[in-house]
This record gives sequence, C-alpha cells and structure tokens, in this order.
Amino acid sequence: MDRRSFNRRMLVGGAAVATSMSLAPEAAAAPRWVKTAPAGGKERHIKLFAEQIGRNQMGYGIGNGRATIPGPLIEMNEGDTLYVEFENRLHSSTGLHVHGVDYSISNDGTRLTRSLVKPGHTRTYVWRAHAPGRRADGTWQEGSAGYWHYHDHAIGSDHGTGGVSKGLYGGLVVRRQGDILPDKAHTLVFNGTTINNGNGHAGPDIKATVGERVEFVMITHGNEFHTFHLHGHRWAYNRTGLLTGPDDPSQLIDTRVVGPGTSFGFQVIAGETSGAGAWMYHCHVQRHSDKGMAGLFLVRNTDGTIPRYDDMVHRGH
Ligand SMILES: [Cu+2]
Repeated sequence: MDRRSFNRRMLVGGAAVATSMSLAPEAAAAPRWVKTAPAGGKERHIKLFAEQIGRNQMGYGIGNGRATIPGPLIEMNEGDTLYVEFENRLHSSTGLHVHGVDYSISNDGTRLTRSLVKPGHTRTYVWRAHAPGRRADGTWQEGSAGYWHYHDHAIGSDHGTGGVSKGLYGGLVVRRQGDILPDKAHTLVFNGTTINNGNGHAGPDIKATVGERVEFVMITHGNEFHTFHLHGHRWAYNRTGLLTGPDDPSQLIDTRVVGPGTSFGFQVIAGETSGAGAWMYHCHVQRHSDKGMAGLFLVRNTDGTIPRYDDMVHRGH
C-alpha cells in the first residue's frame, strides 16, 4: 500500500477491533477512519493574552475568549511557524516562555533576555517547529514533535514562580505528519498539590463516550514530584503514547513519574478494554491523593449511562 495514503487515512479495523468487541460491546461501532496530522510548513497567527482571574489567579486566553487555567491548548505541525501576538493585560511584566519548539533568544520570554511585555503592551513571539532530517554530517536530527508547554517566566521571580503558581501555564502539542489526531484533548496540570489550580486540589471531570479517542496532555509545575495514574487505561512510554505496531518495544504503563517543568501526552480509546465507568485519574503519591489530587475520566456508554456512577449520583453522593 502506498505509505502516504496509508498515513492519511488509516483504517482501524480487522482482528484487533474484533477482539475488543467481545470485551466492550459498546465499542463495537463500525470501523471508522482516523484522521492524521497533515504536512506542516504553514505560517499561522494567533492572538493570546494574559489576564487576572478573580483576585488570586491568572490565566491565558485566546482571541476574544476568556482566560482559562490551564491556558488554551496550542497545536502546531512540524514545519510550521507560529506567530503569537501576545497582549499583557496584567499589572506586571510577563512574557511567553515555551518549551520544545525553536525560537531565537529574543523570543525567550524572560527578563534576562529583555523579551518581556510590559503591562498594557503587545508583542509577537515567533515559534518554529522543524521536521526530522539528516544533518550534513550524516547524524540524525530529531523533529519538534512532542507534548510541550508554555508558561510565565517573570512574575514573582525571574523564573515565574508567582505567575506559574497562580495559573499562567498551558499546553502545546506539535504533531508529525501522519500522527493520529484525537477526537478530543484535555490538558491536566499538576501544580503544587492542585490539578489545574482547582479548588480543594481536585481535578476536572473529563467526559467521553466509549470508543472516542481521547488525548491527555499532562504537565507538571511547582516544587513536588508526582506519579500520574489513570484507571482502566494504559499507554506507551514514548513520544506519542501509542505503539506503532506489534514490534514497538515501548513499555506499556498506566502510571508515570513527573516533576516540575515536565510534560508528556498520550491517547486512549475511552473504555476500549474495560468499558464505561467513572475511571479515576490521580496522583499516586498517597499523601497527595489523600489531599484530593484526583479527578474522574467519565466514560459513558453510547446510551449515556455510566455504570456504578449514575446510581451513586442519584443517591446524592
Ligand atoms: Cu503528587
């Protein structure tokens, strides 16, 4: 089969799906085509701003929207150049510091490099993502594809300790041509002992229907090390979180050690082998989970029900 057409439209079907059908009947919808990332090489522009949220938090917003914590999930394809027109609506200087992609020193978003934005001002940061290829000396240069993130590097200290703790962070996904695109994506940030700066340490509910391809972008900030764990699902310890085939030696995991400044991501088919349910995700450091560092991956059957959860909700727990 022509490799390009295979990459563009990969049929999920055959024996693998037949096997999971018997385990999770709800996932037995007809085989369907998955969408994959196109070739990069485009120039794109977005408008991002930073603003105060309530009295004690700060966030990023996009276009004419409201600021959120985490900030909007930004996507690029390898080969793209992204112009981020960044408006500072805060009362102190801030900048956009990004991980993983290419940028010149004047786009570092730090005080040291005089690349901050004063309150009420706007400037454009330029991020580039390159495709993998061979260097002139014959060695292999990796591409930019990965699960990355951006954050403040100026408020509270020259490392953005205050801005990050108040919510100035967001995810960045760089895709390689042919990478499988998810149906939906969610950013989860372990920040101190909160998830996404949520109240009472608890994280948001992530909603899906059995069979949906859900992407998790997981980032960590603060001073603590954590172990991110998801019930009922597992993923591969590699760039995409997906196995490329039967010979991919990547380890399969359902828990991953994370620490400040790190990011990773993966995709799961909701309920693929375990069915619908209120599947917990949480930090597996007991002291942290006992404080409430947990949320729910709410996977519904196609009829909308969630076994062992609906009745619990009805009873008012
Ligand atoms: Cu933890």
